Amino acid sequence: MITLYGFGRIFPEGVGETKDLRAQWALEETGLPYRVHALDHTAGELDSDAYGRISPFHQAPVIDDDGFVVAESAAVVLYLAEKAGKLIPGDVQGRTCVVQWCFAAASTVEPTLVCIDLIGIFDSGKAAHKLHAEVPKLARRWLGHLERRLEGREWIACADFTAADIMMAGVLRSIRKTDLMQPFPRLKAYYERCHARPAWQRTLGLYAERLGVSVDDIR
Ligand SMILES: N[C@@H](CCC(=O)N[C@@H](CS)C(=O)NCC(=O)O)C(=O)O
Repeated sequence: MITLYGFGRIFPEGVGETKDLRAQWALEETGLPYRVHALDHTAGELDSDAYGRISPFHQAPVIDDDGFVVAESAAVVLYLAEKAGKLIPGDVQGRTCVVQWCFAAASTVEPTLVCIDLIGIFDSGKAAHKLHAEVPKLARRWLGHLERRLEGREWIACADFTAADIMMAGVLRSIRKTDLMQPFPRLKAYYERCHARPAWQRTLGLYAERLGVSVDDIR
């Protein structure tokens, strides 16, 4: 039986806005049987060590399918679709098309929409100065949890290097010239491990050649 970790009690401004809605929507569409574990956010349930063991960033939604745990709403929705054999075509091209648009939602459209939320919360009236502090604080929160994830592991998702490492290292590259990774030695080492791969070195060289720049200028 699938357990959906969604919100039971939450601060009033969050009501109706939370991403457990996406997971539950997919459960309802697929007809898979499930129960809900209603989290008490107001009592700090998401911050507990126990919850941190199933939720890499101490967030909801998470599902637990008889011991197989999935976090991140896009991954949850895709898993449920794959499991039910609904909401996703059976052929590899059709499935990739669905994956593409899940990523488009989660990594292209959503971050900017979240920024609009942050501006609304922190960039008004007396709190205007807070925006500049809050955004890096949020970044440090994610990086800290990545640091935790990397304890005792070489790669982010599996024992071997996978597509997830290309994505994660690719995303981290955008902060390589800042000091944001400095407090996180495992993350820094991971970042360097990813970029030490011969395929990355080749990629960088080919890219530099294509763009007519020196590799050292873009490293
Ligand atoms: N990228 C995650 C984001 C999940 C997320 O933002 N969850 C929020 C509720 S919508 C949460 O758990 N907030 C509580 C917190 O961050 O402490 C996903 O898509 O699942």
